[in-house]
Amino acid sequence: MRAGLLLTAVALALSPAGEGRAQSASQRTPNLGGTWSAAQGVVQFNFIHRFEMSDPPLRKVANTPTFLVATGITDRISGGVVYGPNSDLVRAYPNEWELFARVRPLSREAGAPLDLTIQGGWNVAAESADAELTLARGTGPLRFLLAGRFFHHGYYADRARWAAAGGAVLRLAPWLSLAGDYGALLDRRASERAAWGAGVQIGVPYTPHSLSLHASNVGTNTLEGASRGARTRWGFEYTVPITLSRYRPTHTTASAPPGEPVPVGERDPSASPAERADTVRISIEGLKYRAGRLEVAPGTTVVWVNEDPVPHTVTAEDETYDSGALEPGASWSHTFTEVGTYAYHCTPHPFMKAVVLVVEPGLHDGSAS
Ligand code: CU1
Repeated sequence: MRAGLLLTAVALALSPAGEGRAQSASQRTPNLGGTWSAAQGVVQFNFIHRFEMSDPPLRKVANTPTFLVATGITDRISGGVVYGPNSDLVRAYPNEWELFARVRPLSREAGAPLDLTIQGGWNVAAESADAELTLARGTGPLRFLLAGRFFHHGYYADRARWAAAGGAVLRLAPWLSLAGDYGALLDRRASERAAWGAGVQIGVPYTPHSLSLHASNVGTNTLEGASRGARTRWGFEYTVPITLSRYRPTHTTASAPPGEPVPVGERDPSASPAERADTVRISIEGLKYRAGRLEVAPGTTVVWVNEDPVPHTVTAEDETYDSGALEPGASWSHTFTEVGTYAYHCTPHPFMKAVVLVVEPGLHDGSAS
């Protein structure tokens, strides 16, 4: 049983990584976080600070933060912890912790008609097993999110509670969205309010970070916290993906210290001699393809490796090939079989341009120009 689970986990871990996922705040709403999942090898650190002012004459400003740290165990499974040190979820228990695992069985980037995410976890303050199922689908500039939640011992009360939430994101620009959500406990008592959030969601240009500026009546943004409203608070969320492979020395960084020019079309020294002849690697660094003009023989595989902290693409000018979003640390390869000139660019950074020239071996001198 355990060996089976381990094998499944290993198989999933070895399956090819997907493209960019909905981890940016610009793809979700202030209180519906369920659709995102951390990429494998990436530690996701998201923090929310929500402020409110007490009544006069004191007018004391209080902050209700929520910190989330998670990582991708495989491409489809992530796990992490949420911590709210000023929680009002359970009386006299201000340090609220939620441990969770999240699975993404369906995703649109893998060809499914919608994104489906299932989260299971444990809320330490409520001593409750909590779960959430989230569906999301985009159509044009709109993305709709729906969530159903279950708490077996919700709010430290001896009964199971159910909640539902929905939200929408309207994309105004690739990096700018408006978002709103509404959620409520299904058997809400007179003393329990519905939860809402409304905000401006921003993908911070030239960084992998995102920012949400919002108002919400939710305190701690755990599943239980986001299902019951309280006082209106104003605040922000900032999301930071930390790509661990950037800090791991590899042959690429070892042979080319940051800042020094990388030999154009550098051969991969870790490849076998047979592979080396047919594989050329181009790193993407400092918003540049490090081989602006690369000459190869037909049958050569070119591997692009994104060494930047921001996502890039390798997109053919004639649209015959497209890598999709290459997250920091990700690589993508394409084999050029036919003689020709293959110009390409980066979709988010159109000023990034380069070309691969495929020439007959007789004319090919083995080096790039
Ligand atoms: Cu780019």
